[in-house]
Amino acid sequence: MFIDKARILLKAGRGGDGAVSFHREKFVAAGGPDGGDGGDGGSIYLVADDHLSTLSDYKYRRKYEAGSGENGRGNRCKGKSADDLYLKVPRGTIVREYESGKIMADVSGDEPVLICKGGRGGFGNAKFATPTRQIPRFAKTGTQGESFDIALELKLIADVGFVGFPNVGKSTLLSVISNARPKIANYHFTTLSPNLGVVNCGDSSFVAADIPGLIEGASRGIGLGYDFLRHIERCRLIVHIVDVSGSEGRDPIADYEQINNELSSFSEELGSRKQIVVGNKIDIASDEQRQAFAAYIKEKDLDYLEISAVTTEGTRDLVNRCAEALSGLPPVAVFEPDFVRPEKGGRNRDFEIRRDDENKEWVIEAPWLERILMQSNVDDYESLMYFQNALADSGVLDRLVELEVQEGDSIRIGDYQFDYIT
Ligand SMILES: Nc1nc2c(ncn2[C@@H]2O[C@H](COP(=O)(O)OP(=O)(O)OP(=O)(O)O)[C@@H](O)[C@H]2O)c(=O)[nH]1
Ligand SMILES: [Mg+2]
Repeated sequence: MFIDKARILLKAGRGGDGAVSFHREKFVAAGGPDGGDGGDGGSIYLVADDHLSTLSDYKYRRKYEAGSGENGRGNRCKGKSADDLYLKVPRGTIVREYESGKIMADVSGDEPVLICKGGRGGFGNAKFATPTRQIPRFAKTGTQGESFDIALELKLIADVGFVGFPNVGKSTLLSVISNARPKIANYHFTTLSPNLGVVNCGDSSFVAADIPGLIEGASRGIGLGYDFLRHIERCRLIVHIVDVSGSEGRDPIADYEQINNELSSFSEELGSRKQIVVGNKIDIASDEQRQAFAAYIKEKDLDYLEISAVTTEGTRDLVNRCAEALSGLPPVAVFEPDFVRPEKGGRNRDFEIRRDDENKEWVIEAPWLERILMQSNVDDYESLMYFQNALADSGVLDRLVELEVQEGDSIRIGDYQFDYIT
């Protein structure tokens, strides 16, 4: 089955904790701190794979997790970092954060795209030794990896998109000009999912996409329509195929106008995309039929070509005409990310201080500071000094003084409460 949408949960690995350890050796009385750092948690990347054409793998397995970093050990042994996880998706997969619908990435290039960053390993106590702090009894815990609920949506990458009513010969045309071998048959909706083909033209080549037939109301979801219009959304050029022979009893002019209406209803921009109109099945069309459609086209001043996909008459000309048009068109559109990652602790050191008169305390609001406090061992003097330094460096203490904090005042940071003592 062709699946072009999926929702998955990604969780990067946690960083390993730093170790608290002291060098022990026979006859060496007090060795220095030698706790190693924790390893980094695994990150999760998405990578485009041209052998994949659907997102079906992600319909059945929904949760992906990268491994955590190992904890550090004594003797300055760094914990092992976890492997990154690379998930393969079809080229042209758009990644959105599920809740906000914001775009995190467009996986259409060759580079793997980072979606969830693994947590960083914490420093072991060896890193905290300074000339004045010789016995650090604390280390840092690893940080959490990022985790996102994401929606994947495939929007094919093709230069040229074929559109037209069912049975007009879209798949037949793709099969004669490209390496693709789509199913062809004399009934409607033979094509149930998009087919991509590489079309060679001289030294260059382009990618063409054949999508299921469109009918009136396609843009409102009638027929197979709407879901597949999405797949021509980023085609640079549209080849609009009509059956000039009217072999199914329909009028090619009415067909042409109806399909254009559907394109415009789907999006105005798609309706005004550059088109080459192709009159197919000239091998069975009468001269009057061909002339009638050609006259309509002339009046509208459209880019038009007659072909027979079955006999291949005119198909080379069409390929050349497409290549020529493409050379003057902008490249395939890439969706720019607009998702803003939640701030990680450490970088943004903003804080707010307010006076809570009811509880007679100063409240410091700074999530990053809470994290440092959580990682500190409050019963350990050295550890507490480390926290105090962070407090001083960030300007929190200066601000408290400005606000005329008094000796012995109560200060609250998250769940922690302590007294202000100079
Ligand atoms: N006589 C003639 N028949 C054609 C020509 N092109 C396609 N056909 C026939 O038209 C029928 C439909 O062709 P397809 O290529 O499957 O049409 P399609 O537009 O892909 O149809 P859907 O996938 O159902 O939308 C087949 O029986 C083809 O052999 C042509 O140029 N001349
Ligand atoms: Mg088809």
